[in-house]
Amino acid sequence: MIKVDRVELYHVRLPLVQPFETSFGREDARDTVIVAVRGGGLMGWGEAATSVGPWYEYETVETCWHVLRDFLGPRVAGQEMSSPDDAARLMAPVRGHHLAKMGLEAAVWDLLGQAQGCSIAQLLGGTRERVAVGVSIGVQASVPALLDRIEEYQAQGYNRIKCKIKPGWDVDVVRQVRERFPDVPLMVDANSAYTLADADRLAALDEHDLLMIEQPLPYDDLVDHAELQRRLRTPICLDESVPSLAAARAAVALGSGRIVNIKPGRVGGLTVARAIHDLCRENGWPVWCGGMLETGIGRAHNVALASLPGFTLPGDISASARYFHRDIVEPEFVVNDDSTMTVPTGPGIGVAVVPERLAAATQRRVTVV
Ligand code: OSB
Ligand code: MG
Repeated sequence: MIKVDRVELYHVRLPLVQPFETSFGREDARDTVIVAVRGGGLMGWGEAATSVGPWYEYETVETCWHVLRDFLGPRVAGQEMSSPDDAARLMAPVRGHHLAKMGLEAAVWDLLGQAQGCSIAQLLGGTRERVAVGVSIGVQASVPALLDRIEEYQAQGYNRIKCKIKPGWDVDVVRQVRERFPDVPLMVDANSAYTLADADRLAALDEHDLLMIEQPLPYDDLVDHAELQRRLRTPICLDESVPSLAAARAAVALGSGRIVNIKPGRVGGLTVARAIHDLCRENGWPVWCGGMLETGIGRAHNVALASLPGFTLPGDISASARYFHRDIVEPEFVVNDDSTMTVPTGPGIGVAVVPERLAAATQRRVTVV
């Protein structure tokens, strides 16, 4: 049992080493909301891995700030916690706002882990010491630039490669990547850039032996994804279309794909993320852990989640240096030569937030009592 004395929010901005471009836009820096909870003389950390604009989903830095400061923070501050489920239960009356909820729930996981001397992976029931990882590569200025980038990442240890696609940057690009790298475990992510009318174009990807096509169709659609899956040999992986356990259940029932990318932020916390993992496992759907260009704080939670047994495919979990000049945690996350990342074993998130680095990146700060 530990009482949360107060909740603190930090709006943090970290420039990206390279701009990240998807079908919905381009980012040169990461703006995210870091959540700290103090209690029992300890401090727990979480991240609401949001963005400036509502393009990946509807939340933004401003909505996360508002909802955490005015609704979620006050529900948790002053409360006794015996398990992270307590935080999830206290926040449940707030509808949606999953990234914001993840930020606070994750901070409580860290706090309780530290208090109990357990890593988050241990608290979750993780079974792996290392998790398989890959790299997600944004839309590039040209195909030669993409091929060079893939080569650079391979040299850094990444095995599985994910390329963002959009209309005009798809079949022809994938064909050229395949020609140059015939054996690379390759997948694509469309971030909802297509409709069912593009089914033939997407079916042209079948011959390139992709691991999966991630989120080809609109973010709220499961019926069309099921229809598209019937027309494709390549497995569809759902990202945006699975914001909850109920949506995961519907996706399995409808056959809207064969794989789920589980991001704890998108689904509203590690507790729900684990429940979706369990559901998928019972139904024979492999899962993997997605990413939102998190700082080391969010990354630590993702790596812990990916240590659960159903995470059988490589995650979008890359080294700190793939994103930032300097991460805000120590030690920074690194990728091993065999395209894995080592799961931290220390209490809580298992890495230390460096106060000066956090301060240097902080745009504003507020305390919720
Ligand atoms: O769709 O998976 C996505 C990043 C931001 C928002 C959405 C997505 C992504 C990524 C990057 O693909 C994954 C990562 O390396 O963190
Ligand atoms: Mg995605």
